Amino acid sequence: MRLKTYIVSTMADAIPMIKKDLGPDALILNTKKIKTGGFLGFFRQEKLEVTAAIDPVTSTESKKIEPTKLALKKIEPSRSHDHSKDSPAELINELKNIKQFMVQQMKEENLPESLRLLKAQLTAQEVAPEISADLLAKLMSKVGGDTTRTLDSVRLLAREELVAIIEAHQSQSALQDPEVICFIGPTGVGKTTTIAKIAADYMLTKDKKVGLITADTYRIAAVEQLKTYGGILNIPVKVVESSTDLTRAIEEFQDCDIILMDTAGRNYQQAKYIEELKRLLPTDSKVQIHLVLSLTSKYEDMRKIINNFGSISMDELLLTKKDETGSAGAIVNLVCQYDIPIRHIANGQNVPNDIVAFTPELAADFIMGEENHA
Ligand SMILES: Nc1nc2c(ncn2[C@@H]2O[C@H](COP(=O)(O)OP(=O)(O)OP(=O)(O)O)[C@@H](O)[C@H]2O)c(=O)[nH]1
Ligand SMILES: [Mg+2]
Repeated sequence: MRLKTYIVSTMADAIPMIKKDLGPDALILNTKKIKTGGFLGFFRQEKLEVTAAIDPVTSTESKKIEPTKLALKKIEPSRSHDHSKDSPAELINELKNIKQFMVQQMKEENLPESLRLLKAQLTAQEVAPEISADLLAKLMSKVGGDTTRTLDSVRLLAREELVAIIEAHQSQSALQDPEVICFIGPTGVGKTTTIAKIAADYMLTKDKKVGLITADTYRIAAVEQLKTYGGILNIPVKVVESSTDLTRAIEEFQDCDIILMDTAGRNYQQAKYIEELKRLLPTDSKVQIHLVLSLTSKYEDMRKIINNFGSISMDELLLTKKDETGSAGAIVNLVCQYDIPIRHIANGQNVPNDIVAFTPELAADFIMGEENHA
């Protein structure tokens, strides 16, 4: 990475110099007011110190790598122990340095007021520091020292940039139309309720024939809970206790367009429950695994669970209880840090209505929404 610092009177003076020296892909990392010149402390002039950078590797190639991508490395849980896929160690080190530098440069005192407020909001929303730094760096390069911009216009720009970051990082794996979806997740996150919502959607909106299976024979009322929803929707429910039962149940539901399977909530921070799940599931590619996580949990705990699944590859994440929390950072963090698509966000207890389709705009609105002003 090439770094260059300029001492200028205004931001407008710096831009052409940066473009000339570092090219159009340069990124402004920091602007800081400084005092220069003078005599015995008198007649000192206020100037602007602007630090810009360019990654020569990416800038010489026609393919531009967004700063976002430099700052963040996608984690693919199923291959998390396979270092053979990694880029050379040097490049990884360089990326770490850039990331560290960006986070450091986004210190309070270096930011204009509007971006300081925005940073506080991103922190309150629990957006990961790297993503927040990345967004702020992008805004710095657009807004810089322009003090005429209103807070609202900066917020609008921030929303746009956030949508772009989410779009750029969103998993490119196409959402498949599955035959069997097995919903797994920690205790009480809303698996059974969400299955009822999705079953209703397949049946009522998409006009599909649905079958329900539950492997949750652990909790006493669990089977009854799914059967109640099955009864209301007039959808058959089968109970399974082993992988043989499950294979049979799937066969018996041959005439269904889609089979939704419930499982017992487990503490998947413990490997033994993951092993138990592995024993139950057929290694059949037509069975998709959707991990249900509640947005009321800590992001670190969500990460632990996803990482623990290591060898079981997850087809989708489904996030619940958005209505119970004011912080939506985890949604953006998950999109940016894992290569797993998110299709739905559940936002209430009502079946079938309280579920919405995930979009980058929706996620950005959760973070930037009017109700979330710092
Ligand atoms: N506020 C809110 N509550 C929800 C949401 N989804 C589910 N719930 C509630 O969370 C509680 C647990 O829901 P369940 O569907 O039984 O959760 P589960 O993951 O199946 O639980 P276990 O099978 O015991 O692991 C119930 O009171 C649901 O009404 C949601 O999106 N928002
Ligand atoms: Mg349940």
